[in-house]
Amino acid sequence: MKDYKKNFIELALKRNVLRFGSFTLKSGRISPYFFNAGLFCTGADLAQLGEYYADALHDSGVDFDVLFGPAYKGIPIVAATSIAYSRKYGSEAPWVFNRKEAKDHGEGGNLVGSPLTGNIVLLDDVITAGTAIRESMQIISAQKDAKLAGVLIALDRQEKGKTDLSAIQEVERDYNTKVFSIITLSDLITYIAQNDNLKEHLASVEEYRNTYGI
Ligand code: OMP
Repeated sequence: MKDYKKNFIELALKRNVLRFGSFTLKSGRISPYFFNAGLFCTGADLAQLGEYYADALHDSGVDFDVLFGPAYKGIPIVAATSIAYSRKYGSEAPWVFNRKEAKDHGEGGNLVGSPLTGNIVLLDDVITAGTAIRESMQIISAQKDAKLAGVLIALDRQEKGKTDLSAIQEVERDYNTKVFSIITLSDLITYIAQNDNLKEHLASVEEYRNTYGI
């Protein structure tokens, strides 16, 4: 496993972003683990998180013009990634996010930051069944000069969507794009299996994967 993936898992565990227990997901599935990106809530954590996204973005090889972070959780993610990417990989990495409510005074509109044009990479936290990400896709498809170049998330839970495909494969098919992630559930399982103090969670996570995984 690449260093940035391992370091990301370790930070997520340390900050309780990644927890084990029993959690009801948006999809209604009961999961033995949960990932709450909102708990990367210090400047130091966000700086680290931005580096992991930047590394994964660089690794993906996707050619992009603008990074888009959908409100709300995508906003700190896109800011942190843009800073880290420009420092580490020497590109300007322009960023933009949307407001959930359109503004009717001042500069108006519902986008803040760079114009949403050219090849866009959408940044988000987690994909489970793929519902949340589809809402964000519509913002890009509504812009006539924007083309979705890829999607980058922190955790790919590798779960079934509405068909036999994974939720991510359905998104890739429906939007003709590629979805990349810092880590997948498989990376997490590999990590759990190699760490004695996490091994107690291995059976429940594997059982969940056997039920809902792809
Ligand atoms: P889908 O819309 O089913 O893809 O679920 C993605 C959303 O679920 C995320 O944007 C989160 O709001 C939430 N979520 C997490 O944040 N972490 C998880 O580990 C699982 C979920 C979830 O409810 O599936």
